Amino acid sequence: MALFKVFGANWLAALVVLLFAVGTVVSMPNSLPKLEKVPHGYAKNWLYSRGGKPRNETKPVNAESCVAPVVQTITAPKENIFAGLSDVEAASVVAFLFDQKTLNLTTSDEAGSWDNTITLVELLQPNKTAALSYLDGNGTPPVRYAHVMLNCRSTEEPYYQDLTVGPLPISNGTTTIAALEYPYTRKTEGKVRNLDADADEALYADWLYVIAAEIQDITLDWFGGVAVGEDNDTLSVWGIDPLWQDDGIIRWDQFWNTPTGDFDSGTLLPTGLYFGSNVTGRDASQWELLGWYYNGIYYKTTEDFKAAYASPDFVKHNPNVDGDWAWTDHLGSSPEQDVIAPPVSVAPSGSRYAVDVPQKYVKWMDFEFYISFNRDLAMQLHDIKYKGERVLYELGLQEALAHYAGQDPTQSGTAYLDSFYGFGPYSFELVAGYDCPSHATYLDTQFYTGETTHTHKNSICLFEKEAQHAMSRHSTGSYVTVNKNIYFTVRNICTIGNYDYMFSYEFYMDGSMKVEVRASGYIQSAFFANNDDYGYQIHDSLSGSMHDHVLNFKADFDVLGTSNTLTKTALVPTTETYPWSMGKSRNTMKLNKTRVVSEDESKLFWDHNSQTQYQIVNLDKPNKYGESRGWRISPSEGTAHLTVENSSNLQNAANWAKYDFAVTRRKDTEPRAAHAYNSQDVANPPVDFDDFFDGESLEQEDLVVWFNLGMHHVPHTGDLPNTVMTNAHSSVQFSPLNYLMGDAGRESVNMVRVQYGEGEPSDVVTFGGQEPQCLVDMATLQPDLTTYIGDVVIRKFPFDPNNPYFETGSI
Ligand SMILES: *[C@@H]1O[C@H](CO)[C@@H](O)[C@H](O)[C@H]1NC(C)=O
Ligand SMILES: *[C@@H]1O[C@H](CO)[C@@H](O)[C@H](O)[C@H]1NC(C)=O
Ligand SMILES: *[C@@H]1O[C@H](CO)[C@@H](O)[C@H](O)[C@H]1NC(C)=O
Ligand SMILES: *[C@@H]1O[C@H](CO)[C@@H](O)[C@H](O)[C@H]1NC(C)=O
Ligand SMILES: *[C@@H]1O[C@H](CO)[C@@H](O)[C@H](O)[C@H]1NC(C)=O
Ligand SMILES: *[C@@H]1O[C@H](CO)[C@@H](O)[C@H](O)[C@H]1NC(C)=O
Ligand SMILES: *[C@@H]1O[C@H](CO)[C@@H](O)[C@H](O)[C@H]1NC(C)=O
Ligand SMILES: *[C@@H]1O[C@H](CO)[C@@H](O)[C@H](O)[C@H]1NC(C)=O
Ligand SMILES: [Cu+2]
Repeated sequence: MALFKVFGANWLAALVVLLFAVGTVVSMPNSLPKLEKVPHGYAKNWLYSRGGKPRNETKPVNAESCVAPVVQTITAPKENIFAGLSDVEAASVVAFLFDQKTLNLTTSDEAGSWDNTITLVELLQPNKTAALSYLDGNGTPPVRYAHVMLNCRSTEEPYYQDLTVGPLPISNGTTTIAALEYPYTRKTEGKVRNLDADADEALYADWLYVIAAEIQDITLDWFGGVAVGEDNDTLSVWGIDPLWQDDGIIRWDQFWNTPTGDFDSGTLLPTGLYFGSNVTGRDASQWELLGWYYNGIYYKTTEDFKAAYASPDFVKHNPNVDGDWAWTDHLGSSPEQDVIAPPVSVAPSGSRYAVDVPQKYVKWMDFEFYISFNRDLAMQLHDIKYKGERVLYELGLQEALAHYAGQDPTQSGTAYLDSFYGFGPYSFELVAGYDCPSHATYLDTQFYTGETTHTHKNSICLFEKEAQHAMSRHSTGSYVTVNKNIYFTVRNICTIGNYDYMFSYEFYMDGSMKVEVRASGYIQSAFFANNDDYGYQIHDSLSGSMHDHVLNFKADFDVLGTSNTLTKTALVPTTETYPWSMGKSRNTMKLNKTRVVSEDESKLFWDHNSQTQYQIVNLDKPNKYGESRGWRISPSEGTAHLTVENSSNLQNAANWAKYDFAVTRRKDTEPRAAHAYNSQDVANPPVDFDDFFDGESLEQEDLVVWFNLGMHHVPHTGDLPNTVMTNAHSSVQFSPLNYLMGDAGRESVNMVRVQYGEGEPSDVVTFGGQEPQCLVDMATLQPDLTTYIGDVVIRKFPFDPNNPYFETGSI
């Protein structure tokens, strides 16, 4: 344990050490006593001049340690009606479902691919009207319903079934089960076909391994391994998602080398050998091999391919082979000073925010909100208020797409819609001191799977941090003013297979908010041969397969009520003649202020040169100058929509990805831009986003902004072994527009004005903020990562709340 003294007799020495060791929260004391001065124009009770007060040079050295990072607690003003089902509620719904003999359910542990199972039991989010009457009035909490998903596979035509069970708590007589249909644009009684029902059994055992075994002499000779379903296989076979659906159900798979070390490098090890299969229907004996593909040549049969391989002119490239180039541990010589302990962040007074941990309610400065968590999308924010007024009823991820392209059928056929896998199951524990500062507050989250509830420990973090730039500043010949930029972040990270997405919601003292995504993890790569038009060659036989990431978010704005309008302020070049311009025309620019009046014109793109500004305002709530108060929405760090037009892979399954952002009238029947199983029926998906647009007026209506973050990812050598978050990022910002009468950042006392001394010691004017006066215990800043523990699981059927166990699932 190393204690650094921040203030005291030798404060200067400590300060120097701290600047290297800690890097934040130390304010520079003034060394010389000076006269107090109240500058012209300021009320005296606003400020005091620290410059005039002699600092006690011999502060006691036994100053107390800085406050440990224990969060302040608070009681949420209302119950968190978005949070999720309790363990008891989930268990009672599961028991109720198993009581319904007509559902013909088998427990997940015992189920094979021809049994019906429960895949989801979670809270059905309340309708907004019911929620608002509770949040804003004296109403009771909305009646609770469970959202249930069944995987009905005891049939030739397997399907997923969306159901509601409620009202809760379960009671004979009042609780009913009904098909859930209203939140989806497609009205098929909550049924979506399941294309992958046989994925875990027949697909591998009866199909892929059988084909792979037919050429095992070739793969052994060429790649040094086989894929036959034995534990000692050193090749794996996997391929496209979604499956092709326009002429039966078609898949393409590739042979991949498997990692030889402890690292998850499998997606970097393609061999370039592919085969296509027609897997229409559930009877593997009816499935058909469509052909083989290697190095630009298509072979219709296995015999054709074997014959070609045996011929002397067959061109054989080396496969990609695992090695330290693909492993993520430290590699290479470190730069000279790199081993010296780097700066870390300290919260000397503990948390300056308060959390109702059981209710997942958070209050930081003038912002407050509730957090929920679900299987499809993980963390969502609700009822975000600023200065006591709701700004957003709901803010959260809707879907994430990674659309690849390539000369080969697997890259060309890949367009992952990640909520199919679910973000919730993969929102793993955060690494304190790395993913979030060690002084952050960590919250647990829960999701349902296979008659259990899994708890991800410490999977959401909350923290305050000082930005690397000031909020505002100004210098003159006689003074300089600077405001600190202390901001608040709510973060989670989801690792969907090879890829890690970090979601951050940031809140700032000027009232602005930012939604940010950063990506890391292993790229899905392509075999290099013939792939120049789709990527760079990044290793011996590897191409960094090009792909678009597009992530859709819902922002349900309520600006001073639910009657809102989308306004557009375009900067336009113009030629004007003015009364004073002496009859000459002047080339200049001006504003064109208009409204987006209906859903016929609300599928939108950010303008070139950022020349058009969009904002959600309330036309009925002008400020005292007659300007409508509102929130501007702007891309902050680069965004992306899908480059592919009318994607063959996606058809209608991700129409939200076509635009930068779109605005619709909010409806209980359109709660989400996508459905987790849109990939199962891409031509006619359960939610087709384009069906939200039916020409309705958007003037003074309850509006939702559906905006996309994203990156056009063309991986290069710097993406090996993992993509770096400094490059792979995107964000959108919401900032108050004519909303307040000035910059709210000015309300913070964390600012200073230094009045030049002109040869004399300067006056340092401060405003009442506390100075950190404590000893930093560096040991508390080094989290004990041996406590990193993985998921805690509780059985729901039979309900066994007292015997939790540890188990972390992965794809
Ligand atoms: C300054 O420190 C000295 C020595 O610890 C103490 O006697 C004195 O009271 C302190 N003065 C003030 C103003 O705190
Ligand atoms: C119920 O499911 C089983 C498989 O778990 C299946 O064999 C049986 O035919 C199903 N019964 C009905 C009535 O669908
Ligand atoms: C929520 O709204 C939908 C669509 O209007 C409606 O069908 C449903 O019954 C509502 N749910 C409740 C619990 O009122
Ligand atoms: C509902 O009724 C069934 C059959 O009468 C009974 O077995 C079950 O325990 C009851 N459930 C509840 C929650 O009362
Ligand atoms: C893999 O294991 C099987 C038995 O399970 C054995 O027959 C085979 O020789 C092994 N293959 C290799 C490459 O070791
Ligand atoms: C796949 O099989 C189905 C069912 O036999 C058939 O309708 C479809 O045309 C086939 N597709 C291709 C590409 O062979
Ligand atoms: C102002 O914008 C509207 C709507 O985009 C457009 O129709 C109009 O032509 C623009 N006017 C000018 C002067 O640019
Ligand atoms: C999209 O592509 C499909 C298949 O090529 C075609 O049938 C359809 O008309 C296209 N749709 C649009 C809007 O271009
Ligand atoms: Cu990427």
